[in-house]
Amino acid sequence: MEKRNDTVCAIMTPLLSGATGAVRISGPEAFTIAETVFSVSLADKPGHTLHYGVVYDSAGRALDDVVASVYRAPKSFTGEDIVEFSCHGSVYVLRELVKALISHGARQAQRGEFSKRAFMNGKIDMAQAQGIIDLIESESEKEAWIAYRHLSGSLSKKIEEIRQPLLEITAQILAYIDYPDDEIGEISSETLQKSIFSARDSIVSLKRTFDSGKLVKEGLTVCLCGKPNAGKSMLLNQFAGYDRSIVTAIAGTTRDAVEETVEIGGMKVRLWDTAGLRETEDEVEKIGVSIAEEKMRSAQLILAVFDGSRPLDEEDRKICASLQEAPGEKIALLNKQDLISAENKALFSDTEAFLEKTGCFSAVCRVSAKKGEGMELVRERMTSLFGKIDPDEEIITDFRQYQCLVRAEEAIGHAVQNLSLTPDVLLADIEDAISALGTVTGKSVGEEVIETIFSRFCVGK
Ligand SMILES: Nc1nc2c(ncn2[C@@H]2O[C@H](COP(=O)(O)OP(=O)(O)OP(=O)(O)O)[C@@H](O)[C@H]2O)c(=O)[nH]1
Ligand SMILES: [Mg+2]
Repeated sequence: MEKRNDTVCAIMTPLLSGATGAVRISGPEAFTIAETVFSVSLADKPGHTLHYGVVYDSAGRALDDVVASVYRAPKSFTGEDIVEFSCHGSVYVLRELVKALISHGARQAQRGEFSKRAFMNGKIDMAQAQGIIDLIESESEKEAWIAYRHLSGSLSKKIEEIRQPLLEITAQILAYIDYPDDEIGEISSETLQKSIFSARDSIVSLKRTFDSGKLVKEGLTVCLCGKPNAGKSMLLNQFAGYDRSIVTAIAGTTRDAVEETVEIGGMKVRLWDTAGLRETEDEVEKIGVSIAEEKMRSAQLILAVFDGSRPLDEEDRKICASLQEAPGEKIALLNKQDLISAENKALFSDTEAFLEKTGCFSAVCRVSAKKGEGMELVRERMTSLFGKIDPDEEIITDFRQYQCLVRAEEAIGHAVQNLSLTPDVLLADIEDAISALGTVTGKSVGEEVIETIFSRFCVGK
């Protein structure tokens, strides 16, 4: 069972062979326990120093040559004494070292326990802790940057900028209520109005950033759809940079939906290659087509692929009509441009005009999946549709933070409605807003919420 003040240890790095791997021990007995498995005495070593030596397993046999990093409380990640052993990256060595530390009195750390200790000891707040997990899980430039800003405290600062003026007016109202005869004076209704409106605007605009934050975190969902043989799978492979999907000249090759995550314009993009859309009696293909239709309905962006080396036919036109019902943005890709000779080009001059006239597509791009031509333009179009997220702006990416802001908005909304009443009536609403804002940074959250958040972390973080 977890005790606040015991000493915990865990492997910090992935359980894979690699050049190095690390084990961390944190708590009041960190140095004493670490010394029992290490050839160098640590008791007299200052914080932020490195020591080369040998670590031993629980039977006292030499296990590995390592470098131990020493951090002294409170100047460490957890705020406690910490020793980190950088070993050779053998899963066996790392496990044996943890076993040895446990045999000398340390406890196996639970998921996120080091970060939870950092939070409990006031080294980081909740928004920063969520930034850490988001950074660990990040898969794109924008995701990593936003997470890094959260972990370095920029979201917490923004929340404080909204909270502080509300705290000040609360103090002023309370002082006036408690000491009406003193010189404090009642807060003017203009000051009160200005502060409340300004807090509401800031809360609403921060809350609105959740749409962008969610997109950055979850990734843009993109469906490649079109007739069989149009070149959807080859296009997926171009985006992926390797042969992810099977490509053949046989119409109806792709049956199931094939997913690949790529990065475009700094954004995570989840691409779906789907079965070619056509009427079919084949049981398996029928299921594939209905999965494709389902993906088309749920995607945020559809890349509609046409064989651009032939004039569009009736089936292509039907697909265009059915696309009108799909809610996502659409871009048309006229594929197989490499097959069009200079003399032939004129034959297809009306294709682009037809697609543009449907009003369905925000762009029509000529590409060759085979040669990789035109792909950059498609990436640019996708970025201009979805990638206009300024990661230097404060953006929330987490549903819990969003819910805190919804509660803060509700409370401040009540205060706006009650503005005509006396300031003391507004107090409860303002205090609710302050408390809801505080839950973003963990100023007023219960043990259960803390447990839930830190259980998302990996062991060793
Ligand atoms: N010349 C040329 N051939 C292409 C191009 N793109 C695809 N192809 C060829 O077209 C055929 C079909 O390609 P796929 O990518 O399998 O087509 P698909 O749309 O996934 O087809 P289904 O899975 O059957 O729906 C293959 O023979 C590819 O080599 C292209 O840009 N140029
Ligand atoms: Mg295919």
